[in-house]
Amino acid sequence: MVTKTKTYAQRAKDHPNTAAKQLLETIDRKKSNLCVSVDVTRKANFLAIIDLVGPFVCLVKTHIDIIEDFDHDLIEQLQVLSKKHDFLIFEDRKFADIGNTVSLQYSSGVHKIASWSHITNAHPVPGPSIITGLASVGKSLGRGLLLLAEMSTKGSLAVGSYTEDAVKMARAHKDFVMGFIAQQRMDGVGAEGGSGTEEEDFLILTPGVGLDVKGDGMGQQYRTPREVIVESGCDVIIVGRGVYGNPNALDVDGVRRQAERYMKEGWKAYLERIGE
Ligand code: S5P
Repeated sequence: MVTKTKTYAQRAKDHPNTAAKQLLETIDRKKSNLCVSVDVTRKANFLAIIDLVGPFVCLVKTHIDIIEDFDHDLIEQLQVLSKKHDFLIFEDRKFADIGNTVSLQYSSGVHKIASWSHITNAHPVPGPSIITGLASVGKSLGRGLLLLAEMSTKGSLAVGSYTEDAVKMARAHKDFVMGFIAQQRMDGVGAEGGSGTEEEDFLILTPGVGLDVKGDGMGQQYRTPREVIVESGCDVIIVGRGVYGNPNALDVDGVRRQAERYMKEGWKAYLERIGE
């Protein structure tokens, strides 16, 4: 059966990648394929938004390096919220350097990403050594890696043979690469003579999702949850500003309402996709 029409629960059952299995189980348990991206610069706002959206998400995506008053208490509180609301954490670090450098960036420095982030991501541009470099830190911790096979931005260079090569790289490292940041399913992409994807189940996490606007004036392009989940066969919708709005004038009820709205839209689209 093609992955696209399988349920999240069926896919979770035998998934060989620890982080993918955890994410699929969380999605199924919470009936949410929504990941909220919390791109704000103050610790208090960051934690407040996560506490508000927590009940509605399977995953919280962070850009930890934009937080101006970062400290280790923030990570402790983030982990408390992750347990309280039952979601996983995805640091959107977009690693892009040689294996040795990314292994240090992942394990060390101020943020020590590998110690708290279940999932992280990398640009395939340096070639397979970026995967082995990150895996040398994250694999034994049960972490998962997403490769950026495509991007949501206008004029992205991650297309065509670049995307195909990203998928081939992932296929060769299925123990650590759990899926892709992409705009569509990657089944069959880069495969010789047809799909050849019976035994692979990469998760597709998709940013550039919005219900009310089509762009942000800075290159971002938005599609609806239905376009992403039903038409393009992706697995998780990533929504940032569409949920939290203006972080400097946080509308508490508005954030909760939007998170619930996107969660419902994402789930409705999934049910349509699997034919329920
Ligand atoms: O192609 C991409 C990849 C990523 S990870 N396009 C993206 O927008 N992202 C991230 O998703 C981006 O860095 C941001 O954190 C989030 C989208 O935020 P929004 O406010 O536009 O929904």
